Amino acid sequence: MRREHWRGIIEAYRHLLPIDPQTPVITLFEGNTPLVASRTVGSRIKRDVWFKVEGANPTGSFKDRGMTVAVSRAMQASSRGVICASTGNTAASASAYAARAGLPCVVIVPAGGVAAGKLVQTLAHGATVVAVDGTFDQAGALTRKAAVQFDLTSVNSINPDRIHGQQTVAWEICDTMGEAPDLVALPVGNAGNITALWQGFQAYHGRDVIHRLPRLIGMQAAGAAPLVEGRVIPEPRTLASAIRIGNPASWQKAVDAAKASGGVFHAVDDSEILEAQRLLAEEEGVFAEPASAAGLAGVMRLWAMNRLPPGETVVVVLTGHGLKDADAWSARLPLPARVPPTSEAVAAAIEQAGHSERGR
Ligand code: AN7
Repeated sequence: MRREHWRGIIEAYRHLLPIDPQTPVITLFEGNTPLVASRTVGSRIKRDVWFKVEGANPTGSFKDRGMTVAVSRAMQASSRGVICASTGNTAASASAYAARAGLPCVVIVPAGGVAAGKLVQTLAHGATVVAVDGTFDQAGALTRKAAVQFDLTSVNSINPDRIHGQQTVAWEICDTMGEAPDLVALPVGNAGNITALWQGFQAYHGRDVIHRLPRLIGMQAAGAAPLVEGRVIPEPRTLASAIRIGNPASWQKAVDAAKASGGVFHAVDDSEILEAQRLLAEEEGVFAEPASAAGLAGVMRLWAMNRLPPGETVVVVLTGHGLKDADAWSARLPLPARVPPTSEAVAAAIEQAGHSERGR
C-alpha cells in the first residue's frame, strides 16, 4: 500500500502561511521532525523533558522551515536571487533552497567563524561565498547593503517570510502534544527563532488550538550574551559558532517574546554547553551541534538553581545536527588506537574498554 507522505511545512500549514495558489512551492519536505522523549535527562531532573530534533531537517537545521517560505515567495516575486549573512546554518539552508529553485545565492560569512560542515554544504550547493574579516554582525550590515546594490532578496530572518515559516516548529510541537508545553528552551543568536516560536504559539492560542502559552527560555553563550547583558557585544566569543552573535537583528522582538511569555534569557558557559552536548549524544542518542546543546545546558542550570517548577513539561529545541561541526567534538576525543588485524589484538582492545568476554 502506498502511504501518503509528508510534503513539507507549506502543504501542512498552508492555511496559516502567506501562500496563495499561485505561489511556486520550493520544498525539500522540511519539518515533521521527531519530538523525542528524554531517556535519562528527564528522570535526572525529575521533569517531563522532550527534544524537538531540528537537525533532522533536510539541510540539518531548523532554518529550512523559514527558508522554504522565503525562497518560494522570492520565486513568486520574480527575484533575481537571494542573499544572507550567516554563521553557517542559514547559508547552508539558503544555498540548498536556492539550488532547488534554480536561483543564484550569495552568502556573507565571518571568515573563520563558520563550522566546516556548513561551509562545505554551502559551497556544494553552488552559492557564492564571501568571507569577511569581521564578525557576523558586520557581515549582517554588509549584507543589507549588498542586497540593495545587487537587487537580491534578503533571506535573513529580518525577512518576515522566514519568521512565518519558522512558526511551524511551535505548531508541530502543539499538534504532537495536543497542548502547549509549560516551557520551551532554545538557543538564541540572531533571535529569529524565539520571535517565530512566540508568534506561532500566540497564533495557535488565538485560534483556540491550545489553551495556554509556554514560557520561552532563551539561552545564550556566556561570551556572546547581548540579551542577557542588555548591551551589544562587539567581539562575541564562544565555541558555539552558530550563536556567536553580538547584536541580534530581532533584539526587541526577542525581549518582548521572553517577557510576554514569562520567560527569561540565560547565559551558559562553553563547558556547560559541551557537557550538555555529551549528555545528548551519549545518553539520549541525539547528536546536536554545540549551539543546540545550549538549550539543554540552560535547562540543567535552571534546575540546579532551583528555578524549574516541579511537574512541568519542558521542550528543548535542538536546532542543528552535530555532524555540522565535527571539529567541536573531535577536538575533545582521542582517536582510537590502531591495532594489528588479529583477533587477539581486537579482543584486547575491546577488553581494555571494559567489556568482558562471554562467560567471564
Ligand atoms: C544551530 O545561520 O544565525 O536566534 O546565520 O545555527 O534564530 O538566530 C544561526 C543561528 C541556534 C540561533 N542554533 O537562532 C545563521 C544563524 C543554531 C543556529 C541559532 C542558530 P536565531
